[in-house]
Amino acid sequence: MARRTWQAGISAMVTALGVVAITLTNAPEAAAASPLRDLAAAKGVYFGTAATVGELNDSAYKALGAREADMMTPGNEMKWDTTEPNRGQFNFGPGDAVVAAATAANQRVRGHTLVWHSQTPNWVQNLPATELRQAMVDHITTEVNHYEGKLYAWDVVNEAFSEDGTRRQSFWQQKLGDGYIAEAFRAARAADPAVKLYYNDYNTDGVGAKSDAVYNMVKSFLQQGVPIDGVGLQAHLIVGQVPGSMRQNIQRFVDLGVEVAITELDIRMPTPATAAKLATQASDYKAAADACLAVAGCVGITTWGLSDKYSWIPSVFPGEGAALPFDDALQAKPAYDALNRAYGGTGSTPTSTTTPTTPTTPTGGAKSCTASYAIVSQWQGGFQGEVKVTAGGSAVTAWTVTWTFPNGQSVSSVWNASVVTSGSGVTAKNLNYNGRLDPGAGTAFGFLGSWNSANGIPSVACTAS
Ligand code: 9MR
Repeated sequence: MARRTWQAGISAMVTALGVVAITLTNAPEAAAASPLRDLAAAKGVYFGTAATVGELNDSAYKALGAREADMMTPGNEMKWDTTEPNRGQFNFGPGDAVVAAATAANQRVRGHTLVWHSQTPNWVQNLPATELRQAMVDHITTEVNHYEGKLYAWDVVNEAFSEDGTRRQSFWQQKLGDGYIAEAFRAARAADPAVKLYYNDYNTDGVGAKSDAVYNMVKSFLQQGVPIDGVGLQAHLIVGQVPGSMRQNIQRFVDLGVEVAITELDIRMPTPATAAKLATQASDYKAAADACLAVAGCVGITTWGLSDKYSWIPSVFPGEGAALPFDDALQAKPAYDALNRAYGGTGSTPTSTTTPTTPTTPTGGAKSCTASYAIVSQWQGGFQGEVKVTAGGSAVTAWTVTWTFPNGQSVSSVWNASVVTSGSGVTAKNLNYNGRLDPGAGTAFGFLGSWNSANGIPSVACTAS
């Protein structure tokens, strides 16, 4: 709050004393050190990021987020599988933990997400239509009520369209028909009259069939009085492929009368990163940021994480990654520098001295790997874990990760690895599609586990062949 008051004071001075304003805005030393959140606030927009409760246990990462971002999106903690795992049994513990951390860092929060085809429990998906409609309204009402007054916005409905602009044939669509999206927005508005209500999707960043469909839906909602305040463009982009029509697309939504936010920005590349790819990525970040910042009504940009250490990309797109503005060691990449400049700063020379290596043909070097273990989300008695595996300086064809749980935890289901347990000991091996890793490349596997008294992080060991 002190920060806002100070900025308000400066802008008042700027209005009254133009000469002083010129002196202030021309001082490069002041801007050079500015975190994105301060630059954003000076422009009347925000810079946000996403994090899970597990990631916020990493104190250096948490501090980086607090320094750079003034908006926070919980990565998983407000999704249905966490918040209502069984009908009528609500669990807001993990989401509350993210909100508490954000509040402590003087950040606002975007709620994500109420109605989605993914990360929604089977009990919801298996309901007959009439019960499903009631379950949707009950879920929205209870969750939005719980967070009333605490959030900036809700992603009410997420990813409801297909690439060709038709409705995604999800269980929502198939059982409830076209009307479910408007019903979801109405239920959200009834539960919180003030929070901004967003429709959020990917591959809607530029003008195209899918964004046309969202545009037409928003237009008809506004005509019919269905409450909607904003459109979220996720912007999960690929290096060298930022849509040229992004600014135009943002502008047309704003012209309709809703606000726009870039909600999940990351720009992935084939790994390992090279200096050339990082340079292209930097100009891509600038292009995406410029598209938003050029349009009054594009209220802010959120990146889906800050550091490559915690990106979702390598586990979903094997062989791709390095998508975020900070590297695995939390050092600023050229992308950060470009983002900082786009927000009006003078950039920061990347502090990383890591020179990206060009892959060499792996012949005969000692094969090695490293692994890192993280709790993605945690609730009473259960948790979701993720282990990232990174090859050393030589290519590997297979890897094994082992650990011993310190507090008697156990693993119940696993994806992207095969696991054998013996007491508290866990041995995880690659499957046939994710054993081969180029030098320095990574992959990840995940699991659901249970815990009782404590859920300590085990030390993990990785061996490769
Ligand atoms: O970052 C989230 C990751 O931890 C989850 O495993 C994944 C499961 O679908 O969801 C990720 O976040 C997604 C977001 O909620 C919606 N848009 C796409 C994001 C990346 O998958």
